[in-house]
Amino acid sequence: MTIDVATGISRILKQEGVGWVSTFPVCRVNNALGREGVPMLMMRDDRYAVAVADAFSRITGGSRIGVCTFQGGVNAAGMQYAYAGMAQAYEDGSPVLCITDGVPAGSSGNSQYDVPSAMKTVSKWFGYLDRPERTPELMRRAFTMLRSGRPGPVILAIPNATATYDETVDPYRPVKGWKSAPDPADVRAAVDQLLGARNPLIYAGEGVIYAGAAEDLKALAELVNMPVITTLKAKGAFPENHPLFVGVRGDQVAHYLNKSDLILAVGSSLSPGRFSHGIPDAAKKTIVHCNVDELHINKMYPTAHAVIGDARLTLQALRQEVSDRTSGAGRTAGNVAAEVRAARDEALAKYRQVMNSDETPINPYRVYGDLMEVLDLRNSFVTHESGNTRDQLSTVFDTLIPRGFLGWGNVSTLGFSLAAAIAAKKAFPDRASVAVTGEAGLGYMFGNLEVLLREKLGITVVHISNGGFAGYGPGFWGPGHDPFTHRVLGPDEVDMSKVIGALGFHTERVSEPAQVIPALRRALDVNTSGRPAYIEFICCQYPVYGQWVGRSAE
Ligand SMILES: Cc1ncc(C[n+]2csc(CCOP(=O)(O)OP(=O)(O)O)c2C)c(N)n1
Ligand SMILES: [Mg+2]
Repeated sequence: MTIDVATGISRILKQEGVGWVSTFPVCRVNNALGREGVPMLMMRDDRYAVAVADAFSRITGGSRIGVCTFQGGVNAAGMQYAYAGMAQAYEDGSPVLCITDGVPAGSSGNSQYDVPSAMKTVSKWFGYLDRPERTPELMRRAFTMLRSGRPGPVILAIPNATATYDETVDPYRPVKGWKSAPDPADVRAAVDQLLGARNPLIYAGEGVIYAGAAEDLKALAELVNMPVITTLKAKGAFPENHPLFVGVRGDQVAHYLNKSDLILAVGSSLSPGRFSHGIPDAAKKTIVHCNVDELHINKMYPTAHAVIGDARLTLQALRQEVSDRTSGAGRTAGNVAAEVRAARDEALAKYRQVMNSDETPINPYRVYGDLMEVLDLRNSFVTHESGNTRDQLSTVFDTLIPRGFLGWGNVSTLGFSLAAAIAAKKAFPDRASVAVTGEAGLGYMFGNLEVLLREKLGITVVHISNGGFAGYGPGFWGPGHDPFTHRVLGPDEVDMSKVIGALGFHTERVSEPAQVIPALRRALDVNTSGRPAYIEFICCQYPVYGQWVGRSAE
């Protein structure tokens, strides 16, 4: 049967199990999506259209692919705005499918902005559908890229959505996605090192989550009796109430990174960035680097042993090898768990104290502590914003299940938390979904708050209202780094709960510590009937949190 390209894409998306598509108009595929019964989640700007789909892929660990559409072609206004979302997805390696209009044949070079060049800088693969009959072929390639290897965004540009082809010539079959197992010799070499090390440490990255390998990570850690740290993006890949869990950041993590003589990195690029650790004194440590491909091997640090393959298959192979060599006994090495616990307790003591603080304005840690108390940590989702909420939550928030918390941002683009909370609600409708933000993140969200009401998405926005941009380091204020660009209208000048309440949200403004828990409970309660909530907590400026470790030894 002859169909047009837009219809073909819509049908293929359904075959691939895509349940909905996020969008901001206009994109020439959208009307076909509507006709073919693919629901569209219409955001209020193109960056959010990308970000919601991106977050959906992250939260489902790539098992369900987020798809978005936005305007491109010769009038690429939407794409120019969406670029921020794609850059963020590319930076963080998220397998999101972006569909846009391509520049039609005969119109290239017309506008200043060069679509293919721009798109190639932010994608794992950029496809240009130059002939209608290539629709199945390019969609196959897109889903192959999305479901295999190192995750990253895929962009498909459609220059002529109304061109037709015969659907029966090359019938589409869904793409399974493929994994690779590591070379057994590399596994043996890695285990030689592992069993010979005195103070080995597991450094787990987000690849563990994409590989669905959290259980395998736990099994290996227990067998080799090794402490575990996770990256910000992998927070939750290892249960944070486990006796071998060290942390994401802070003094105890620094202690173990410094002390280790061997780092077993799994599913992490090991890139020392703004929101990740360096490996201190790396030349004196043995780095065993398990990664899905070679991109990150021998990057920044010399890799002693690479084990290339899917994180799950790698962890299973390492475990089998250790088990074979030790007759199933694993590695016994002192009382690692008790030491980890002591280091954690010592480093977290000052935060645990302020989690119970009765001071006013409210200490932000009091809000986080109470949030942990109110939520069922096995059936909820929390995410941070750029700024203090990222740094503070990733220091203390106990994450018990993979993606119970989404840490994000090799660079962290303000406003993403709302997109993440929306995506979490779409992925797990029965879970509570909470975005914790400061003033700056809230500013980015405003236009998109209407979506929550229209779509009846019962999520809660927690605003740590501290009257200014805190951001990094000691804060923007006072002796901080950006005192001239710190202050915005604060709680004394504007009542955000009234502003957002007028939209139709359940809102509250809380200035008493004792009211934090009741207010959170009320918010989560209204969420269950599909009504969004916004709670403004009047907080003090408290830029205290666990640090990242630098590259030189302490
Ligand atoms: C899109 C974008 N632009 C700029 C920044 C830099 N930045 C990081 S945090 C921050 C201010 C955060 O202030 P606020 O939201 O009030 O959070 P607080 O740290 O006070 O909790 C800025 C401007 C960013 N992360 N993302
Ligand atoms: Mg602030």
